[in-house]
Amino acid sequence: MKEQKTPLISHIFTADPSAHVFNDRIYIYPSHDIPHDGEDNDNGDEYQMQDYHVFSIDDKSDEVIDHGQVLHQDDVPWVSEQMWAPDVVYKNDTYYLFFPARDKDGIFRLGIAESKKPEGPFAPRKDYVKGSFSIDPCSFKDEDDKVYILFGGLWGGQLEKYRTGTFDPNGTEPPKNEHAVWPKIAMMKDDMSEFAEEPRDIVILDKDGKELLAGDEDRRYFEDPWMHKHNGKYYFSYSTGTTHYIVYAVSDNPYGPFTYQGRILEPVLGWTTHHSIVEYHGKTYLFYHDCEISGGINHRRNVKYCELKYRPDGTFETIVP
Ligand code: FUB
Repeated sequence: MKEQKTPLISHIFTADPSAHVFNDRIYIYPSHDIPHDGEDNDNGDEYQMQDYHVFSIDDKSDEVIDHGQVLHQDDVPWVSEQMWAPDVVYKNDTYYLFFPARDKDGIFRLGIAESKKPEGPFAPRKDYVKGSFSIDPCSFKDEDDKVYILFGGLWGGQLEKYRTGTFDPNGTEPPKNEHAVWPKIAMMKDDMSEFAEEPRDIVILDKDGKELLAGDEDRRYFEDPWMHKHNGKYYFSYSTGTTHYIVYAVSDNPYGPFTYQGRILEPVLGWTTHHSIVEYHGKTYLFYHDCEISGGINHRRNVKYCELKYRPDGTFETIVP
């Protein structure tokens, strides 16, 4: 595909792109940012998304197809607001859209909506996934067809409020010299009805085998999990949030522990950075967002992509946006 560091979609604001290849096309499942003049704060109140659109591209033309609105919060009985970063996985002849949103008590949960087509529309389940919490669900299907959901985000995403194992509305990040808040992973049941297990911690170590610390903001997990496999290794990539990097860690096991490797993407224009990685026709692509079209307004973002290159040792060349 053409090298593309310009906005891919410009007729609406889009962010948090999860890209997958289905039927020889790249399908992109982003958040749909709504322009408004409300408050921009650490709780993420500016991200007032209410629906999802699906987009697709291929390498035969420059056309980006907007498949239209595929799910709206008014159609999901348990949702009150803020439909944030989604993802899709194909299994059981069905496309499962995973999405986070606040429930009627203002607590983030993960929901599922289903379709027989990658472009939707998606029919939501009546309730959220039992035992789910926080934001940014990423689905990973392994070669044995097992599906894992990785999730979690600090601050507005509420992940630090679960440090004791249950929701503590006053929960905070750990002291800087304790281990960081870990993102979560859970295998799904084969029928995709619910988690097959209690969510587990995804532990991230430095190259000396020491757990990354909460104060290590250049490397510790903040939000935006993504998992892919390359040459038999599991790559776990994520945003460091406050320091605005997309970084990655590697393991021999989807549950980890993962060893920190380095940066994938240097900071983009705008506070958030969020990504996905997809293989298409022999190349690897990074999908991400920035705020180019809006000139830096945090909640008016636009999706972009570019090629991502492995070095011979399996590490990534860092991308400067
Ligand atoms: O789009 C809302 C939030 O911003 C996402 O859930 C985070 O990953 C960040 O991109």
